Formats: sequence, structure tokens, C-alpha cells
Amino acid sequence: MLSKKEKKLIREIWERLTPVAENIGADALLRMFVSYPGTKTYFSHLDIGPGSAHLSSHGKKIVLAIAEGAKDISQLTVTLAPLQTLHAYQLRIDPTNFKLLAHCMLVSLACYLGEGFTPEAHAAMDKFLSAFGAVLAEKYR
Ligand code: HNI
Repeated sequence: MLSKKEKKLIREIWERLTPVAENIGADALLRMFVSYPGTKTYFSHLDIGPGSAHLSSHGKKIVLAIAEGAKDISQLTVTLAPLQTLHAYQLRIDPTNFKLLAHCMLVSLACYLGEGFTPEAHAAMDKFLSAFGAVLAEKYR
């Protein structure tokens, strides 16, 4: 579980990242596609190559959804309800992929935040993204 202090830290980090949502999201997605090529199968209907418009627009959507969830972590199940349904029933994303994206997101945050990505921020963010992925995966059964 995240402490009160960790929740505040997570909220502040995502607030700070909202203006660069597109860059962070595109970087995380690109890392996921390159390191785990199987994840690209879900996007075969789109051009998701480096620098593509869709990589940026989709990256932005993901980061804004995470930032929204970070505003009130105790309400994640409520905030994410529409995305749970979308990913589980419509897109049928294998939930293992949430862990892969979470890992890539941590790397993108580390690159962007540099020294600001302290061990404490890293640990809190890891917990938060794991919780986020777990909520997204909840509807699978
Ligand atoms: Ni995901 C669509 C958020 C993980 C594949 N996804 C979305 C949308 C949001 C979103 C927001 C857009 C919804 C809309 O348009 O109404 N996805 C998130 C978040 C995470 C996540 C916050 C994890 C933290 N998605 C994943 C993963 C995969 C994935 C791990 C596959 C590997 N998502 C998709 C696909 C779409 C999608 C595919 C539809 C794309 C399109 O435009 O057709």
C-alpha cells in the first residue's frame, strides 16, 4: 500500500508531467514496442513507428489517464472502470502487458526526471503503476 506521503509524491510527479504527456507517453510506448515486440500486435491497425502521429497521440492519452488516476489513488477502481472494460472486453489485452508498460514507463520517467527520480520516487511509482495495472486487469474474470 502507498503511504500518504507516497500518494502526494505520485500526484506531484504526474502533475509536473502533464504538460509533457505526449513525450513521456510516446517514449514509454516506443520502449515497450522495441523491447517487447509482441505488444505491437494490438496496434497492427495503426502506424506506431518512431515519430509517428499515433505514437504521440496514444502516448498522451495513456499519460493523461495515469495522471487522472493519480489525483485520487483511493478511487482508482472508480476512475478506471471504463478503461477496465475497454482493455478486458473490447481490446482483450493480455494483462501481462500492463507490467511491461509499467516497467517501460519507469524507465521513461527515470530518463526524464533524472536526479528527481529518487529511490523513494522510484519505489512509490513502482507500487502505483503495479496497482494501476492490477486494477486494469481486475475485470478479466
Ligand atoms: Ni491502453 C486504448 C490507457 C495499457 C493497448 N489505452 C487506450 C486508451 C487509453 C488507454 C486512455 C484510449 C481510450 C479511448 O480512446 O477511449 N492503456 C491505458 C493505460 C494503460 C494501458 C493507462 C496502462 C497503464 N493499453 C495498455 C497496454 C496495451 C494497450 C499494455 C497493449 C499492449 N490501449 C491499447 C490499444 C488501444 C488502447 C490497442 C486502442 C488504440 C486505438 O486507438 O485503436
